[in-house]
Amino acid sequence: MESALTARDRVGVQDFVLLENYTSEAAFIENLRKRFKENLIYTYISSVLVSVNPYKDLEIYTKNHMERYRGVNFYEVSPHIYATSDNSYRSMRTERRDQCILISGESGAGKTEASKKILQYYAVTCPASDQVQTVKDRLLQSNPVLEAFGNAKTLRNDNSSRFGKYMDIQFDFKGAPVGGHIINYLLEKSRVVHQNHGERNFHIFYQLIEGGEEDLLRRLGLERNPQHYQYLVKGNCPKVSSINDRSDWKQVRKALTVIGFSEDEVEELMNIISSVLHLGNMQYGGDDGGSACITSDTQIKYLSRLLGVSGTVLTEALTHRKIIAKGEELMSPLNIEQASAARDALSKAVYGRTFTWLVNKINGSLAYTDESNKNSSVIGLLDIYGFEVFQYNSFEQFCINYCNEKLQQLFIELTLKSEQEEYEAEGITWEPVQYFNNKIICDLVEEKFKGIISILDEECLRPGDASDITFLEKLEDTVGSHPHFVTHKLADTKTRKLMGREEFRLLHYAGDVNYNVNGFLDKNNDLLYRNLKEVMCMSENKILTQCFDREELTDKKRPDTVRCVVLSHVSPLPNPTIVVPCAKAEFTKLHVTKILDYSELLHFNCSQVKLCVCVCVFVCALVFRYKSLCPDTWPNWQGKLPEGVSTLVKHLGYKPEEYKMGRSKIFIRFPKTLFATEDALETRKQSLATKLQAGWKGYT
Ligand code: AD9
Ligand code: MG
Repeated sequence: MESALTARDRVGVQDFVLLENYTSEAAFIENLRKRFKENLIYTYISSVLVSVNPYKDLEIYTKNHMERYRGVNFYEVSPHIYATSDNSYRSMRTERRDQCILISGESGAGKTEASKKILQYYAVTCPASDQVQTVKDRLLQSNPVLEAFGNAKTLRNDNSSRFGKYMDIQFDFKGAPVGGHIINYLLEKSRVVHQNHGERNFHIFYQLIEGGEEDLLRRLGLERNPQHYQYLVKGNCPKVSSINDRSDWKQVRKALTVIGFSEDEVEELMNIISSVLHLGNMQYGGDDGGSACITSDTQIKYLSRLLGVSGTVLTEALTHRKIIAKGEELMSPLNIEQASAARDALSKAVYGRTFTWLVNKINGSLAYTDESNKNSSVIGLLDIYGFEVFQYNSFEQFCINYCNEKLQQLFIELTLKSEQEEYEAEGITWEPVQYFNNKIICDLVEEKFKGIISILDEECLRPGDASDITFLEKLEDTVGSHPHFVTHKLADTKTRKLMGREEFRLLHYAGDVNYNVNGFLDKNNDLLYRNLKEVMCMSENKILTQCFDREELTDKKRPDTVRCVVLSHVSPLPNPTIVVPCAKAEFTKLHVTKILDYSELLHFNCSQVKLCVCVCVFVCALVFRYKSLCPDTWPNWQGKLPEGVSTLVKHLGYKPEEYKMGRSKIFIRFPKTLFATEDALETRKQSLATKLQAGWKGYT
């Protein structure tokens, strides 16, 4: 039998605080690598779960695995996303406090997969009645639908989330999931009309084209060939080997029914999706005066029928802009470039608003309506788009990476807070820990009047010569001296070589990113001409009538600047999970070091451990686990728990400077102390096993 020490050599330790040189980054990586080699993708840093993407199916998500983690304290079983899920669930039940699980990591790390595993765990292990089963089914089926409309293939992830999602799962007093609510953040709408090379549009377009039934496609006027559609050819990537659009369509179609979409609603929804494709194929030509005109009426005919709008009115709205001069309404013709931009703006608006409608519709079907049961508790799951850096980064990456900065801040705040609370509750004295607080970067982006977003908004509102370049110049004037901001003009010689003149660089907690300002003003303005809004308000499509409200036509406020995510509503008590990506099925040191560089939380946790105490264990757990090492006293011990712990600790030979007793927990200063105890336990188990075996042999 393998000794405890050899096993640790081979598979590493399951909690980083158990590493002898736990503050060393090299030791951390080595431990992660050892475990990954053994297909052990989960490791703790105290209460934080670190997960490494295996990029292959590991047989660790079966019903049997779920049962193994159900109702078991997480230090008694190996690290797993199910242990984190179960821990949150039990805390919610026993402490009657709402919980939330934050999942962070760069794009492709496995956040969305982790959130699905958590949901599946609750769906399988929580109690259920018939009614609850319906809610469970709907909760699970909301995923394929939202992914179809909100995920896409990017250069980093074949199923990349292009929106942020916060999902509340509501539980009744019996602990059964009885409802849910989803909040969606800032869908990357620009993808509807443009994709970078090697990337795709949202999955739903390909699913419909590849999987839609013949008569459905005929009715929608669609060809079974994604290459036929301008909005689907930009990335030159119609097929992805890891994706089966045809079978995904079937799954989404079924999911829509399970969630409670009527046949009519699905029809209206597909009318909208196909309309976006027709809009993209509309060609503009110019008349003698340079004004845009639509060269073929094929698309207008489909659009008119599918959206239930007048073809003539739509044609005019797609080629003119309504302006009000001296109280009079005038239709001013657009040139080809302006008309194409107006058409793209309509496509983005229609798709974006339909996505929000879809989320609201799902929320309606998940809504918990039993007024008699006010004692429900909630577990929140936050799964956002991960930090991303491409060769070319634009407004979209700026928003996504800002969102990740905010999440990091929340992470630090909540973890620090909960650590402090724990020491206070346990009556332990502790020293404040120095750590990098990324608030300085969040402020740079969001501060009122002088942050990047404020400057951008201001430039969007400024009449006259405002442009992306004047925005960049304003940034240089206002935040040029900020330590996390650089531009070509401000950079030192070495950095300047790596930057374009139209770029600004942000030194994010996760790494440096150069953003090209091209398109920032337009994208932030996200302007849809009033007459196009008017046409949509007249649509007979029942979804669009809910998406385009007549009231907004009378609203004088403009522009509709894009607001990035505000994470402030996320409830406290997080069980943070860091998800570490791994280059396809490989574990590269480089990759993990990169994660470590930006995952301040790891440093934070490790330094916290170093300065305060290393391992903290509930005293009852300590007694439960190690009492067999003290056979003279147990199993007949009759005294109180604190005396029991003192007796055990004395017996184990812990020196007073090696541990500190809290009210309910014991804090052990050096992990190696606990190592020795673990080894003693292992040795005892082995000697018992040998004795048993010998006894058994004697018996036979
Ligand atoms: V993004 O920020 O939305 O671009 P995520 O959400 O972090 O990203 P995702 O969960 O989509 O990444 O994972 C990417 C891919 O990694 C998945 O499509 C799977 O193929 C793969 N993956 C992730 N987690 C696991 C896992 N636990 N087991 C096996 C996994 N494969
Ligand atoms: Mg995702």
